[in-house]
Amino acid sequence: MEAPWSREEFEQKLRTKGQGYHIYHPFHVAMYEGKLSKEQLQAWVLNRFYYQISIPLKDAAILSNCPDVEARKQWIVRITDHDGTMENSYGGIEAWVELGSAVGLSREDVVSLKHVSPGVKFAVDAYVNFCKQRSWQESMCSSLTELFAPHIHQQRISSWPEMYPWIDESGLKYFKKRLTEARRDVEQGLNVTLDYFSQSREMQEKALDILQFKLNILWVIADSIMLQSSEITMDGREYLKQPVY
Ligand code: AHQ
Repeated sequence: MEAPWSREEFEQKLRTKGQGYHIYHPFHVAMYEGKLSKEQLQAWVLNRFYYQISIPLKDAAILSNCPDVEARKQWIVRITDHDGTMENSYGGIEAWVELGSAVGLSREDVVSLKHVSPGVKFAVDAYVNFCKQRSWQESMCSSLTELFAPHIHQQRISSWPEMYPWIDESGLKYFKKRLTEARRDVEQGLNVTLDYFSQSREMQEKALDILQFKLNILWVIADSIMLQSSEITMDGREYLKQPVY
């Protein structure tokens, strides 16, 4: 097996995986180009809520596997970023409910999870289970899709007001919040990954595979939402819109 890549080369390999980021998924390209209908945007918000409420569970799973106090002290902020705190209950999850009302959905529609497609549920559960079962270093590595997240958040912030003028400005709060949080969060994930996986070339390749696993999760989430909210009819029969489970 060849010698490990240098730290800079390894980081570059991780960043190059961004070519498979869901910003290039046809559903997100259509969103950026203003081509989504109100129903399709609502479907995206309804399905993505399941991802948002699963993030704190995923991060708590990582903490439960992490004996390193310094690493935990840094990572734990991700949970309150989403959940809020007893003092201030406003967090990312609440901001996402606000996004829901900005696109014309009731709180009940969003929090009931009754519109979440089986594919989205399956992909998100796979991410949470990965972080329950794998080492904290491997799980932190899987969060590195956030290297590419500021770009997609910025895209929404800059394109929605023009493309979807019917969406209230308050709906952008979540993306603005994540712009700064993602940049801060990803520092820790990247440093842990560059340190831990640089033991060998084999470990570095494993880190790239873990990142690809998470890229696939985000891709399949977009696939499932696109299918659920599309007008595809199977030989003339209206595609079943509501998951039956
Ligand atoms: O809103 C997002 C978020 O809170 C997170 C946490 C992070 C993780 O720990 O895996 N990933 C992530 C992401 C969020 N939003 C996605 C989007 O497109 O809005 C991007 C996603 C990510 O890139 O992993």
